[in-house]
Amino acid sequence: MDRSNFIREIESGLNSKFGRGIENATPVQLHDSIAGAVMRDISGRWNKSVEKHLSGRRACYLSMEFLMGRAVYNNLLCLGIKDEVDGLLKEHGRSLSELEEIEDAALGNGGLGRLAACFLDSAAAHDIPLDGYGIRYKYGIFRQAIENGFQREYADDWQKYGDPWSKRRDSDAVEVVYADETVRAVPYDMPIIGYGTENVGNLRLWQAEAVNEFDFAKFDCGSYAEAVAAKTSAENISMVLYPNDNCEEGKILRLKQEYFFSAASLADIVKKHIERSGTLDNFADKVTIQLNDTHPVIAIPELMRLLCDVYGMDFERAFEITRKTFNYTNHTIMQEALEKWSAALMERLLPRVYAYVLMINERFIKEMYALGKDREFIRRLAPVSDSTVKMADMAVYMSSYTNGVAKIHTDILKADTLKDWYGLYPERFQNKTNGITQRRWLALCNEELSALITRLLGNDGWIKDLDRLAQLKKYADDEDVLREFMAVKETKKRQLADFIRVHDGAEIDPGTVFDIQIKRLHEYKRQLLNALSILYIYYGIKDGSIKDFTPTTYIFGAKSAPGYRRAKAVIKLIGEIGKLVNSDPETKGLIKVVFVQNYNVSYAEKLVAAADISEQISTAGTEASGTGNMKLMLNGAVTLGTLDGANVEIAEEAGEENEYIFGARVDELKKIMPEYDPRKLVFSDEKINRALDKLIDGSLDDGGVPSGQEGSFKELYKALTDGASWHVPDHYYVIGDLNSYVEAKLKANADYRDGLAFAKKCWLNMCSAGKFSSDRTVKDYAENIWKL
Ligand code: 26Q
Repeated sequence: MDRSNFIREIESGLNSKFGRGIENATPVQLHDSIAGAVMRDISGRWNKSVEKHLSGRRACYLSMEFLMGRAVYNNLLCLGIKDEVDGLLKEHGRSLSELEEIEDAALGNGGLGRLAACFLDSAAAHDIPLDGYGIRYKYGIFRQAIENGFQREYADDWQKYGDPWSKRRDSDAVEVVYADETVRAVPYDMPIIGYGTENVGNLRLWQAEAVNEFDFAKFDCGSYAEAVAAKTSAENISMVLYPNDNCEEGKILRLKQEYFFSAASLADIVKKHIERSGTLDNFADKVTIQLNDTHPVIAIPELMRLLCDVYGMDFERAFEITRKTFNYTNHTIMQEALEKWSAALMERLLPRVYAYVLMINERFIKEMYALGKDREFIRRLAPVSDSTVKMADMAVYMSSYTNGVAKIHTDILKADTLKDWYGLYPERFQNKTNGITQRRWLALCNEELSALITRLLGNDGWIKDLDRLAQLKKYADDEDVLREFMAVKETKKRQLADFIRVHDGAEIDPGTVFDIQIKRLHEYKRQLLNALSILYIYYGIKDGSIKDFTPTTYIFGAKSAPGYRRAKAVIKLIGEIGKLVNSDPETKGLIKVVFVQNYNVSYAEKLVAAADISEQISTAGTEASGTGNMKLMLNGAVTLGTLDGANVEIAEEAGEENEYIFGARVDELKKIMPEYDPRKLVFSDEKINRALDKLIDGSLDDGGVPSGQEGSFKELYKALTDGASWHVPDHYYVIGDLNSYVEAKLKANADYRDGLAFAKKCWLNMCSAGKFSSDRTVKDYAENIWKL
């Protein structure tokens, strides 16, 4: 649609729906009519694409989480009319920037959910028939406020102004059956607009509702109360996203959610397939399903149940089709995140599905006995053992391909986590290093850098082919280009500082180094290491042992799982360290610490564009990939990081000399950890001791001690020095890596002084980020796993 048409569409929508014009509409009304105009514009292409996907072979991405972020700017960008619409609004005294706080579908926790969103974007842009299936949570990830230094959670009512980017499709509703409850799954479809193509992908999110709304018409008290109870119970299923990330919680509602969207999606996929093919014999030729971690693995026995119970297929044939259909992506090496369910609970909730779990299990045992495997081996790998259903084992056994999300992660899966499985089926294992979409993470969030890139390249082809950034390496020694690049960074830093002033009430200086750690709060990600290093450096500056320190602002953004006490203590600690150093006249202007509230996709867009230093400091071998690391790299930050996850490949691409790599590597940790005693370091190294002592000397306020418990900072200290019942002292090697971390951090800090030399490193990072486009990742899946 051309620009004048589009603005007329917005105007007529505003007029007919609200009786207003562009000048006097509220931002919500403006947003609503822009969305309406976009939805009308794409509706024909959307329908055509859905049809096209169904008529050929297609891939379905099943995920508990889709962390979409704001739709309005991205959709206008992908339609190629963002600047025009903004320009025309401005002619009426309005601006797209007024639409910031209206919608933000945050139906995910972090990396895994955002990856799903990036994949949909990339697939749409490259005409790959990929559709998403998930849950339409009423409440997404909680909104975080920092009160008194503590995290507080508030419900995220993301639809409070409506949801003009979705279309409810009652005609495609299905029923999902549990042992003593049947609920209605109603799909809401969101269009995934492909950048510069006719293709529009589909994200189908299921909402749980009561099956029979008519019961409310009965004025009989008993059935009314029952109907209300049934309605509540049904709606609870899609009420809220579980806010845990990388941590298992074996709650029945979670299993209900997993089955809810898995069963609804499969019913839908199978029904659509039969409408076209009339048979299920060719199901696996037409459909491939990617399981985003173990969360939707219950879809495997569910497909078996559908094929056998409902469509009368024999077990072996169904087994073959099911295995051919599914693929499984593992996102974590951490034992506690591999989902396991009590067999009794699963049987109680889903007796017939569980029966298929047992049949699958029996088949596995037979197959293994035939191969001569011993009992212990079989017990270890069996989908069911010790009254537990192990979802990862079922996933590997019952799928065509299993993949990790970065080279080092896949290697660890093969050598460790899934070693026995790799021994059995080496041909099933693949690596698919994660990626991010450059549409949102550069074109949208950093217009200034985008303009520079486009000008130097002579066109904006990089928006669909990120490898072209490599052509800009030739400017790495061009002083004019580097100066312009530095000016862009300064602009983004100023914009961020303005935003932080309004949003968080903190004053930061764009003239300082912006050192940024943004990600979920988790012990393995080691925000505590960053915090301790700040104390270390703070005292170093004060006692004169650290000289010529380049003024630095340390910025943190992170949500903690609401029940994760240690993570919450770290948030409070960072706030307290901020209070200490920000108010000390001796270090004023040198160190500033800010913990921003409610870090989310939209905040990330501002932060990644403004970073000089990207903190990626997980204990080696713990972060499967990381994707924030890629976003910061793409926007020209250097990585201060361990050789973990995708950092390894980032350093490979950009050159290790352009990053700040520190810390023990995976192979080293294997040798170190069995003998590791952090106390030796704490007691022998005065500077480490001094930083650590701050946790227990009583000068930082951890908010008081709940009766019968110890203070939370003291608990952190003890976890580092004494360990706890469930793990050894300093399980994540915070103390062990501290010296090498501080050294690398100070090196980066000193290097920053030579502006041009540092800008060259940043430039080369940006130019080397091509590999980390999710376009590359999705094409790799399409070719080598989905076989599209
Ligand atoms: C499981 C059971 C019960 C409740 C919650 C969960 C749960 C929820 C979310 C378990 C794990 C997650 C999320 C994991 C995640 O985000 N993993 C990240 O995936 C990214 C994309 O591959 C990687 O880049 C990160 O390294 C990895 O941590």
